[in-house]
Amino acid sequence: MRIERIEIRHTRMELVASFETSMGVETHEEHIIVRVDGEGLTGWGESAVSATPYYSSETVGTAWHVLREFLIPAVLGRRVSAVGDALASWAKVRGHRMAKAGLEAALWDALAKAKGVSLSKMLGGTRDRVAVGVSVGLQKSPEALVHKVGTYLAEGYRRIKIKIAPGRDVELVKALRRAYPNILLQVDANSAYALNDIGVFRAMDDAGLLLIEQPLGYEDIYDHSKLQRELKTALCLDESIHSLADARAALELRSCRIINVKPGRVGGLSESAAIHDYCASMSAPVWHGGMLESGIGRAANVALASLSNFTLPGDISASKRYYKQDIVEPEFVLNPDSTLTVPAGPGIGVAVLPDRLAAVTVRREEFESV
Ligand code: OSB
Ligand code: MG
Repeated sequence: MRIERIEIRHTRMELVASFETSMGVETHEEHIIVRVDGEGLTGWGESAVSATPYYSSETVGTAWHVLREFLIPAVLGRRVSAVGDALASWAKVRGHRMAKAGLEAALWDALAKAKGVSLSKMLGGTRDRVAVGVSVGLQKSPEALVHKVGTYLAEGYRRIKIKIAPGRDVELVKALRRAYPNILLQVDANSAYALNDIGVFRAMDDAGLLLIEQPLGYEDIYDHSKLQRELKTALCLDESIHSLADARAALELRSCRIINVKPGRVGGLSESAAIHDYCASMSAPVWHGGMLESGIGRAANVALASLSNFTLPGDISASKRYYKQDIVEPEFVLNPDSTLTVPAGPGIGVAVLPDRLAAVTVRREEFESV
């Protein structure tokens, strides 16, 4: 496929409810949507950046800059017959993984459409439904959290993840365990603690948690190995894993027993699949994380999560858990067995709604090959 045109859009979408974590409160999500056109085909991808550099160092501004100045020029006008060609064309660009992942995803979609196969099939997926849960932000009180979790359980979510932060941790886990003794429950600290906070994690070590996600530094691997040694509960790394090399370091140092895979954080679907395969070879489960994506990113996430070693439920909830209206059709709906259906049509398998996309676009730029 010859890449004839690329368009990037800065989008801003209002969440149905604000989302509070140890990093702050969000009411809107700002991402970059990438569209690639060539030879009559169109591919779509989402760069799950944020307005702020609080989860990752990348922002909408940094990703826009790197896409426009380096990544788009590397592929525009070129013939790309496999995603690997594009990865090779920007191999000398270091970091900026979310920017790369958005463009890479659009190329995966276009190339899957060229072959007439679903993205799931192209990635080597083995299931037609993926198990999902819901990530619940910090609430005003433990009682409010118990209530909020109750509403998600009533909607059919069978795995709950809660955000924790210093001073809002053990008490939340205890309140939830009193109310719902047997649910699948896990916690995510988003790097809010240090090794000398070990008492907090010891105090939740008998709560039957599936895992404790990213308790320590956002780039740390070593201190997590010391913490994991002291706990029965599995640690899971999110922020600290940027590549297959990081995943290898983390599993070989026993810094965690589980890895959260997010294509944006690791530079795309290709690196995600490589991490998946490595973890499978180490008998370490992976699960699919989320970045409050729109339906475009969600469709790619669902496709990736259909690979066989994604054995734990993902942070890939129904469209309406995030947004009043999605920008794709059909939107993602929770099945009664707490799964999402993997789209079977070509590429990402959902149609982008032009009017909805236009309504959430705050800036747009097109690049045409000469
Ligand atoms: O740490 O997993 C995280 C959202 C934004 C940034 C970081 C995280 C999250 C979530 C939400 O937990 C997951 C979702 O998309 O449902
Ligand atoms: Mg996380």
